[in-house]
Amino acid sequence: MTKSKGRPVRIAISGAAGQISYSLLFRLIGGDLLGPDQPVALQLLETSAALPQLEGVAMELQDCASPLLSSLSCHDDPEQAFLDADVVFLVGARPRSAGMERGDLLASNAEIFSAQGRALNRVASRDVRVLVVGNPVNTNTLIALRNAPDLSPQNFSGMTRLDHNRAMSLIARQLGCRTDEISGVMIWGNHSTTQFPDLHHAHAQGLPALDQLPLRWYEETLIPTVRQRGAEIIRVRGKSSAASGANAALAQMRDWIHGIPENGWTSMAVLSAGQYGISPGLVYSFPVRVNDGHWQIVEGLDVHPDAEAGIRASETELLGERDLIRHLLPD
Ligand code: NAX
Repeated sequence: MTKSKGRPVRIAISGAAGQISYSLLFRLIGGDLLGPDQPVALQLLETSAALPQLEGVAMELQDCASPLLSSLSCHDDPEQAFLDADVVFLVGARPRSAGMERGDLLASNAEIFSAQGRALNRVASRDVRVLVVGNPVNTNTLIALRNAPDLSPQNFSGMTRLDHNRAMSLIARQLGCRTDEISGVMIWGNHSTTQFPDLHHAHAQGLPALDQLPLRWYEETLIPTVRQRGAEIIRVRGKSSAASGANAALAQMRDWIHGIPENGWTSMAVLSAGQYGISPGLVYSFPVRVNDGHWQIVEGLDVHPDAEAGIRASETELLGERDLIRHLLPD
């Protein structure tokens, strides 16, 4: 993505009338992604049925009088919304409804994300960054990138940054330190309850985190809390995570564009080429560095024997998801 003073960066957001977007959009026009001098052109996508609500959101965006908002357009056609887009947040997805089987959920989202993948392939900027937020994230990312053969898998990542942030926050609270004093946390696998939050390489205040944290707390509190946090938020708040999801989306995209400080890593769901024995062609969350604007899976880390089973279980779940929508993946 070329950033130049004056030329607005085109940002497309699907599901733009939804609750995550309601937290994301106002931060985008406040400069939280690209800084206080970079104008943005917002290209908002919704279903036809939600266009009236989207108009209301657009009115509120205009009422912010942000000098960074260079233009704003609302669409129900992905080809119009993604035209020349530099940055794309695929937030919109079909939620699970009562009685819906997991296979039906996967299939209905597969249709959305294959159509959006084809649209990106046709009209987006060739160095677009597409961050998939809508669930089921890993498989939706796989479908989108497989339907965009003229783009590179480098153009896509799925969001596991919220899981990563949840683990960071738990450690910080347990140790009484700041999150920026923690490094080396990683989330392996699927953005689901099979994900594996791995602290075996984590450090806090310069010391190995697991030398400071009871193993029992890690295994019996941190891992299940991170895995079940989404459901717990729904139970307590009555609605799913929204502002924290938008915050994580901004953080993952910001790191992808600007890089990660001090040669650290973060977690992103990206296409496996067989790293750590994960089946090539799956979208899987790995520890990731950013090099010159490109994500790069951190290779060569020792996988602790206690992590191995969790890493494999999440791979097995993702292979099962892929089997359920295989007929929708182009060759
Ligand atoms: P909402 O239901 O508030 O908003 C979703 C919006 O998407 C709706 O306005 C809907 O009309 C729109 N939409 C549906 N199909 C569309 C399509 N084909 N094209 C364009 N727009 C479409 O959900 P929200 O709370 O904003 O969550 C959005 C997605 O993020 C959900 O799939 C949710 O499960 C997922 N999440 C992912 C997280 C992650 O860590 N990766 C965490 C937060 C969140 O749970």
